[in-house]
Amino acid sequence: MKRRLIILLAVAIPVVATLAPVAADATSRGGAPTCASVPVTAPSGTRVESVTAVANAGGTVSFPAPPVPGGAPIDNVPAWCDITVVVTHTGANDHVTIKVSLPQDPRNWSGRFQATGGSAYLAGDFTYPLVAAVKAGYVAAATDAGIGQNPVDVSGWALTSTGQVNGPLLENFASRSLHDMAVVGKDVARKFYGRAVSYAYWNGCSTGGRQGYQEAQDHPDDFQGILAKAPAINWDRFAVASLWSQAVFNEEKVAPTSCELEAFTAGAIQACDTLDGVRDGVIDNPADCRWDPRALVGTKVVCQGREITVSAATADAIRKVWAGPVSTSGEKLWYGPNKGATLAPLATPGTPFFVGETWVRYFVQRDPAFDVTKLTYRTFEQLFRASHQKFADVIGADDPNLARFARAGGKLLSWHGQTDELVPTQGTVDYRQRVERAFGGARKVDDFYRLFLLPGVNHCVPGGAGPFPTDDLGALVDWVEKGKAPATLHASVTGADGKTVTRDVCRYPKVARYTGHGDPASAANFRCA
Ligand SMILES: [Ca+2]
Repeated sequence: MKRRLIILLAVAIPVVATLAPVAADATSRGGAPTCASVPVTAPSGTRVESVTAVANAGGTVSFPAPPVPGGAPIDNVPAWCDITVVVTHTGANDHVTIKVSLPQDPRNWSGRFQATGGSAYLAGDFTYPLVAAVKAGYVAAATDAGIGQNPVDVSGWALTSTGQVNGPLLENFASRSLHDMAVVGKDVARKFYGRAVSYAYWNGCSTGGRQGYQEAQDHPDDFQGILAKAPAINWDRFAVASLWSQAVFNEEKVAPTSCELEAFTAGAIQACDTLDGVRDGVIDNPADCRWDPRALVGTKVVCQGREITVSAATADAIRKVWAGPVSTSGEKLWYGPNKGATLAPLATPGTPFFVGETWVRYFVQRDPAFDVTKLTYRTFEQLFRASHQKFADVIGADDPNLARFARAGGKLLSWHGQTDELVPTQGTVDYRQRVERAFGGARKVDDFYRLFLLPGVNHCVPGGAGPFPTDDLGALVDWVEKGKAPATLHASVTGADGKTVTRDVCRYPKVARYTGHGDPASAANFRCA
C-alpha cells in the first residue's frame, strides 16, 4: 500500500496547451485523431479549468528505480495521447486533475474505458496503471481528486487553516472525484475518436477497491464492470481497527519482537495447513483454524542472537490481535487479520499502520501530533466510535443496497487475499453477507456481485505463498461482454523452488477441495465445494 511516488519517464512531447476548448473534435482532420485538446463537457457541479494534451511515443516505458510492485518497465506500448483535464467544484475552491490516456491509433483501441484507482491516500496513480491499460487496448483514466499525488502524507490538504477537516477535499477523495472521472474519461474518449466508449470498467485495489465499491453504490450507471480488489471498504472502522494492537500491547504490558510475531504466524500455519487436505504452507480457509497462540507459551525464539521465551501475556495479546478489537464491555467492534497473514504490519509495538495513524490524527482527532501509540482500551473505543459516527457515510463505502447497480446490469468482481496483512479479509466478507441479507440470499447476489477469497494471497500484489490471479480483469470482461459469470478465478504462483502451483479459486462461499488424487500443485485436481 505504501508506494514510492513514481514518475513516468516516458518521452513526452507537449503538443498543445490551451485553456479554451477547441471548436471541433480532434478527429476532424481526415478521421485520424490528433493528440490535441478536446472540448470537454463539465460534469455536473463542476467547471472545466483547463484541457491539455501530450503525445507519447510508446515503446518501452520505464519507471524510476527501485521498482515498486507492478512498477517494472512495460514494453511494446503503442503511441498514446495523454489528455489532462482540470475541473473545479462550485464553491469548493479545488483543482481536480483527471488524466486520460488514449491509444493514438484507433486500431489500438478496443472501444473499452478503464478508470483506475489509487492506494492509501492516493486517489489515483498517473503513471503505471494508465500505461498498462493503454497497452491492453483501453482508454485509461486516473484522478488526483484535487489532493495531489502523495499516498502517505495528507498534511497538505486534510485540514483547513482553522483546523477543521477539509470537507470538500475529503469528499473528493472518498467519492466525488470518481464520478467526475467516469464522466470526463468517457467524454474525452468519444470526442477523441469520434465514437462512444462501448464498455466502461473500474479497476483498483485497496483504496482503489474501496473506490470501486463506492461507485457501485453511488453511481451504478458509471461502469458496466467493476474489479475491486482487497477493498479498503469500511474505511472508518478498519482504519481505526488497524491500531488495536497498540492498545492491546499497552494494556497487556507486552512488546512482542518481530521474531515472536513470525513464530505465531508460523505456528498457525504449521497447525492449520493440512485442514484443507494439502500441506503447502497455505491455510486455504483461515476461518477453520482454531489454533490457540497460547500453545507457544514457554517455547524459545531466537531473535538477533537473543533467546526469548514466549510468555503467556504475549500469547494472550496475539490472541486478542487475531480476534480483532472489542469494546471495554466485550462487544465485537471489528475484525483482526487472518491467521497466516504476516503480523508485523498491523501488530508492531510502537509502529502503527500509517493509514490508521494518519486517519486518526488528521480526520478523527484533527490533531497531527496525536500519539496513537499511547492508546488504551478505553481511548481506542472512543476513537473507533467517533470515526464510525462521523465518517461512515463519508468514506465507509459499505452501503449494502446495490439494487440500482443490479438493475443497471452492472457486474462487481471482487477478491480479497486470505493473508492480507493490511486490510482484514473478514471486513469484505462482512459486507458481502450484508448484501446477501439485503437481497434475500446469495444466489440473487451472485447475479451481479461475486467475491473470491484467495488462499495465501497478500495485500494487492503477488508475493504470498498462494496462487495470484492471472487475469482477473479478463474474467470480468467475459462476464460483462459475453455473459460468462466466473465460477472460479484462475490463479498461479511460482515458488522459490521454481515449481508453479495453479488453482482455480472458487467463488465465495465455496472453497477448493483437493480430490485426493494427482498433483496438488495442479488446479485440475481440485473441486469447488
Ligand atoms: Ca494447505
